[in-house]
Amino acid sequence: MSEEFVPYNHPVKFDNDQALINASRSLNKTIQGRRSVREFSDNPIPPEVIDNLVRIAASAPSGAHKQPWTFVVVSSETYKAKIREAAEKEEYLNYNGRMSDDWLNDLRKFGTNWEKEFITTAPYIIIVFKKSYDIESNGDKAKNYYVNESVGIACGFLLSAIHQLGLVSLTHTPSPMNFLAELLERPTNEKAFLLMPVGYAADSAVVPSIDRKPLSEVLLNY
Ligand code: IYR
Repeated sequence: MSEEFVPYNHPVKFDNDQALINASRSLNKTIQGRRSVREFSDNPIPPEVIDNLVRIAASAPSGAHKQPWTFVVVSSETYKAKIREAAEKEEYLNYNGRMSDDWLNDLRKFGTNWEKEFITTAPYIIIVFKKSYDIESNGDKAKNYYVNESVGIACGFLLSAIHQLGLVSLTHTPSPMNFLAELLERPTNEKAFLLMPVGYAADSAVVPSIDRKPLSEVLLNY
C-alpha cells in the first residue's frame, strides 16, 4: 500500500449497554432542545468560540476529503449592515411576488417576513460558502465531489455544536444568494450555501409551537 495509514483509537466510552442507552437518551434530550431562533441578543461571544465552532464544522467528512468549504465570519457592523440591506432587498421581492401562495402559506406558522433584524443584532454571522471546484496555485481547476452533501454535513456539525454551547442559530437562505459572494468578494469557485447568525437568544425570544415527527413516521426497521 503506497498511502500511509495510522492506527485509529477511539476509546470505548461506556462499559455496559445500559450506560450507553442512558448516554444516548441524554444526548437526544439535549439535541431535541435545539430550535431555529430569530431573535438574538447582542451580547458578545469571545472570538475563540467562533474559531472553535468553525474548526468543528470544518472537521466534517467530505467527498475525497476535499473539504470544499469556506466559512466567512462577519462581526464588522459595516459588513453586517450591508449584508442585511442586500438580504432584505431580495427577501422583500420573495415575500411580495416571488414565492408561491403555497410557500407563503407553509411559512405562516413561523411568522417570518422580509425583515432580517438578526443579521445586525447577532454578534457574529457565519456565511458558509461551497467550493464547486478548487483553484490550484497555477490557476488550474481541481474537482470536488459531493459538494452539497459535504457542506450540508459541515453545517449540521456547526448547528449541533452551537446548540451544545448554549448558543443559538438559524439557517437563513436569502435567495438568490449571489449578493453574498459579491459583497464579500469571494472568488468565482465559491457560492454561498447558508447564512448562520450565532449568538445568545434574546430574553424575549419566542419560537413557534411545532412538533417533530414521531419516530414511527421517520424510522423504518428492515
Ligand atoms: N428565505 C426566506 C423564506 C423562508 C423559506 C423557508 I423553506 C423557511 O423555512 C423559512 C423562510 C426567509 O428567510 O424568510
